[in-house]
Amino acid sequence: MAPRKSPSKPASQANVSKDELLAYYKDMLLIRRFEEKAGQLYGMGLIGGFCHLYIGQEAVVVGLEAAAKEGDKRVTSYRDHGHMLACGMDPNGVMAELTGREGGYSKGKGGSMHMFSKEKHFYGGHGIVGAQVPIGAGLAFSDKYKGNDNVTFAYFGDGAANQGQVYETYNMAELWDLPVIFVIENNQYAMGTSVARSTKSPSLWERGAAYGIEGEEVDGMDVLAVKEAGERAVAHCRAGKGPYILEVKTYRYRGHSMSDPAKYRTREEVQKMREERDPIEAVRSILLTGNHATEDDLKAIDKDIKSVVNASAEFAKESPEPALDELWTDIYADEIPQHTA
Ligand SMILES: Cc1ncc(C[n+]2csc(CCOP(=O)(O)OP(=O)(O)O)c2C)c(N)n1
Ligand SMILES: [Mg+2]
Repeated sequence: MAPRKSPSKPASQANVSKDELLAYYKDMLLIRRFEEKAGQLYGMGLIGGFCHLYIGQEAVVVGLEAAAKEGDKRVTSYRDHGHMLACGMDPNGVMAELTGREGGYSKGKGGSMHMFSKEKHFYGGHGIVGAQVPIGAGLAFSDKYKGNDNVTFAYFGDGAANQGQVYETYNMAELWDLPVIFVIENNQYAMGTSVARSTKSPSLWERGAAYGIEGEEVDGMDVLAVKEAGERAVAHCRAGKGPYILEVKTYRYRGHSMSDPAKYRTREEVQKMREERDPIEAVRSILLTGNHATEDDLKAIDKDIKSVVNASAEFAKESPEPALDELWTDIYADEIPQHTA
């Protein structure tokens, strides 16, 4: 089938209910406040190692989770806190993992980049750029093999999109009609390298055409546009038509990780995005102008979210460090999966 040629249209607000708008607002705000708190704890020395914040990109995961259903899977890179919160993982468990404590999702042994949840079908958290892309195709293969209609969201960055393993995966995914949505989170930078400096063809999704994979470009600062594009992608995969590519144009406000000299872009560039394109402000404005919520309602939501985030930070500080004998666990599988088909 021929790949789509046009970028996705701006989302229409007409069919979106007040409850949906409020849910997207809350989900994005939870990620923003959680990441701000993680940044503070890092500054206080309570989080060690790498820590990559998702601030600015919230509409991507919240929009796509709105298009997902129970049993769908997700896998992503090291910039993973937002993905975990958006799929319903517990903020306490995520924050405690950041501080390396027993109550964390990997019992304090994985840290920011290595968390998993079988229950929520979240398969990491991967520190090696691009490594999650073939894993995502493997997850989709398992659903196809079992004959269900679940899909996998395989998220990766614009930098990862130049890796060879991505294109090997495209080829096999299309060849086998795997139900995988390749989500390119194009936040314009790979560490300090802009897309313009690293990439000859500016359109990353169109590369799928070489493999016969359909796709589209999406405004990643507009949660409604992301959700609509996500619904098209999901419908395509569930119908057995194989993989789909979403190139979601987004922007990260903070540095690549907590140590970033920030010399590769101007403050004005970041400020302009924050002021003119912020995804949370956009939904806030729809809620207020459509009389779906008052300023006081939104203040109350912020207060509730801050208390959830503060509680997660308390939990993360109070949870003990893992016991020394934990060094010897979670190395090999305790059970060997049996072939059941
Ligand atoms: C195979 C590999 N090469 C290099 C690195 C170092 N590295 C970590 S993040 C990164 C940039 C990736 O950028 P992008 O894919 O755009 O994702 P973003 O950080 O913007 O979310 C690089 C080069 C790595 N972790 N793994
Ligand atoms: Mg990037």
